[in-house]
Amino acid sequence: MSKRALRIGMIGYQFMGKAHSHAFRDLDFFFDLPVTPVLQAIAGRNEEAVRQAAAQYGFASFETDWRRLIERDDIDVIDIVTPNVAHAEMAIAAVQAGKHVICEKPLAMTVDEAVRMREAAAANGVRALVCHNYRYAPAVQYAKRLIEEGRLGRIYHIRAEYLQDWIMDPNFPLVWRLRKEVTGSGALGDIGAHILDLARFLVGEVRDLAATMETFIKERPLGEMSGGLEAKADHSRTGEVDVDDAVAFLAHFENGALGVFEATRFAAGNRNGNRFEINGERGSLRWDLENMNNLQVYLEDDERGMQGFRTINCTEPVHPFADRYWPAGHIIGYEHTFMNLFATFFRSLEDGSPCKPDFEDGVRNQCVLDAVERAAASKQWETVIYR
Ligand code: SOE
Repeated sequence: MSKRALRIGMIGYQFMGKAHSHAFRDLDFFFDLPVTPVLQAIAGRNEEAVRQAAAQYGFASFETDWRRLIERDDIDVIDIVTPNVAHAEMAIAAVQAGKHVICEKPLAMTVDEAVRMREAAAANGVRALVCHNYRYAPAVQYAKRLIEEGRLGRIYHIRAEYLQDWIMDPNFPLVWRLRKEVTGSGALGDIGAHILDLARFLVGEVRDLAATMETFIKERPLGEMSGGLEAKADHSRTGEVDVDDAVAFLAHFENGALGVFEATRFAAGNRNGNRFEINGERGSLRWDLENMNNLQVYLEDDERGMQGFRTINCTEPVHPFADRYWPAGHIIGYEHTFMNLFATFFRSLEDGSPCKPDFEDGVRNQCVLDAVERAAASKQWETVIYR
C-alpha cells in the first residue's frame, strides 16, 4: 500500500532551501516513515530564480507570491527558509491556514514576534518546528543520552563556540545577514543561536548572563548573496553595518552550571567551527561539527593511568539515527542532521510524538538572544525574561 503524501511548500530557495530540499528528497530512501514527503511547490519573488530552483531541487511547481503558496489546498507543510524579517508574518499566515510549519533559525526578529508565532501555532492546533539541525547530529544526540543517563553527573561547565570567517574580507558586501532590519542581529542570531540551542538541549535553561558584542568592519559595499556563503558586491555604493560581527557571553544556568559562549564570523581559518565541551563531576564531553561523527568522552571512573579522552565514532547501530544510514564506520555529514530532524518531525505529525526544537524552544532561544543584547548594551548582568 502506498504511503500518504506529505506535501511540502517551501518559501525561499537559497542555501537553506537547498539543504532542506535535499533532506526531503532523501528521507524516503533512508527512513521508514509513515508518510512520503513530496516537493509540491516552492515560492520566491524572482520568477526566473524560483523556476530554476524548482527544477534543480525537484519541486513540481512554483509561485512568485508566498501568500498564494499558503492558500493552496494541496500543501500540508510550509517550510520557511527566507531572511529572518519574513519569518513571523509567513509562519503566522501558514498556521492560520492550518499548515504545519518548519522555520529556519533564529525563529524571529524579536521576542514579541516569536511569542506571537508560538501562540498562533498553538491556537491553530498545528505543529511548528524551528530548524536547529545540529542537535540532530548522532554524536550530539548520543551526548544527550550520556548526560541523561548521569554518566557525567552534575554538569559544571559548558563552553561553546561557533567560529566562522566568511565575512572577514572588508570588501564582502552588506548582504541581508549584516542588516539589522532584515536579520535582527548578526553573529548572535545567525550562529550564536545554534550553540545556545545545543546548550539548552544538553545542559538546560539559562538564568542570567553578561555579554559583549563587537562590529569590526563598520562600512561595506552593498551587495547580495549569490549562493552558499558567496556574495556579489556593488563597489559603487556602501552602507553601514548595524549588527554584531562577534559576540561573547558568560551565563549561569538554572541548574547551577556555568556557560562560556563565543560566536564570530571573524575567526580566520574557521570555516564552520561549531564546538562545545561539557564538564561534569564524573566526566567530560567534546564535540566539533567539522569532525561531527566523533564524540570525545572522558570518564573519571576509568582506571588511573588509562584515563583520557576517548573518541567514540558515533556510527554504530547503537548510536542515535546511525542505523538509518551505513554500516559502522561509514560516516555521515552535515546534510544528515537535517534529515534526522525532519524525519523526527514528520513522524511526530503522524503519531503525535514530541518533536523538538519547536516554537516554544524558538521563543526561549529568542529570550536569551534578547538578554544578550540587553547585557551588551547595559554592561551589566541581565536576567533572561522567559515569556
Ligand atoms: C551562515 O553563518 C550559516 O549558513 C548559518 O546561517 C547557518 O545557520 C549555519 O548552520 C551555517 O552557517
